[in-house]
Amino acid sequence: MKNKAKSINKALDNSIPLCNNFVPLWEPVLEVHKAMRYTLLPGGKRVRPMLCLVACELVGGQESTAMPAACAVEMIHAASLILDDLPCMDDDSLRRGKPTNHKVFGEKTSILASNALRSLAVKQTLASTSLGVTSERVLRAVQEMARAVGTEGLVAGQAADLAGERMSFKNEDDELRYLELMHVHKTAVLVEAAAVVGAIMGGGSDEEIERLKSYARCVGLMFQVMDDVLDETKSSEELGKTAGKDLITGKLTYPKVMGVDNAREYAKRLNREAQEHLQGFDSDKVVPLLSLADYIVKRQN
Ligand code: GRG
Repeated sequence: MKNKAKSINKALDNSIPLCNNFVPLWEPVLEVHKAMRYTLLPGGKRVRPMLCLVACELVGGQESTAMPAACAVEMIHAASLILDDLPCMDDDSLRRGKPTNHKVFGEKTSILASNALRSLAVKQTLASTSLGVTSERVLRAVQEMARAVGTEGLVAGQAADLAGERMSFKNEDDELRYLELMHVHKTAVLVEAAAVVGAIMGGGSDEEIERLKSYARCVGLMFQVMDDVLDETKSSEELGKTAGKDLITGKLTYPKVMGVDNAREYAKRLNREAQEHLQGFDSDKVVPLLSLADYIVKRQN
């Protein structure tokens, strides 16, 4: 996993240059590239690209075949973090232990960097044809990513998050339903896309892709449940971002609706469910996916 993270970091580093054939980039573009690199490169756990690579290998593909798509998924994730931290959204000043993108580059450059990261993600994925992936599979992967960004994914989740702050609910069941729908869109759909796109690049069958999708949906939701738990139980220093913010802003979270202990139990249940979806795959080859899910449920930041 550590080797995979190293390869991902190297590929990400190469994807956004600061000069072209030793000639520095045009100054305005250089600034945007610096802003893109600032959020894309250091400090991320790389859960999504890692999942993409191991899904590719699980269905018999090579890590290198899925690398452009893995980087693309991380670019979309970085693009969403930049937007999420903006003053008009969550208005956050700390991410991964350092000032957020707009605090360093200003809002205008941050918005440009976020948009540029999204379009670079498409460009990267389309380039997979040069690695021998059929255009049909590449197009399918791009379609999955587009779905994960728009109103079937991140945008819907964020819109629900913003609307949730002003909403009143009849009872706990109603709250839970809204919370789950919001987090599936805001977090799980991109995690799901990471696994699906990896399996598509690796030449997986429709059945394999479906099973990985179900596994990743559980993992994605579990990721968000643990994110909520950590927000309430850890310090800003430990998390590298402003802790306890959900409580202050009155946001709907799993610990708020069901309590911290029940939220942890729910995450463990989702982990078991995720594992069940991997039955039928080669038991040795699923080990990285099982470890990744375990890491997510036990992570401390
Ligand atoms: C158009 C790209 C785009 C997005 C628009 C702003 C927005 C809609 C969505 C926000 C989505 C968002 C930020 C969800 C939070 C997901 C989450 C749990 C982030 C933390 O992920 P980690 O822990 O972060 O993997 P690291 O730092 O490890 O990369």
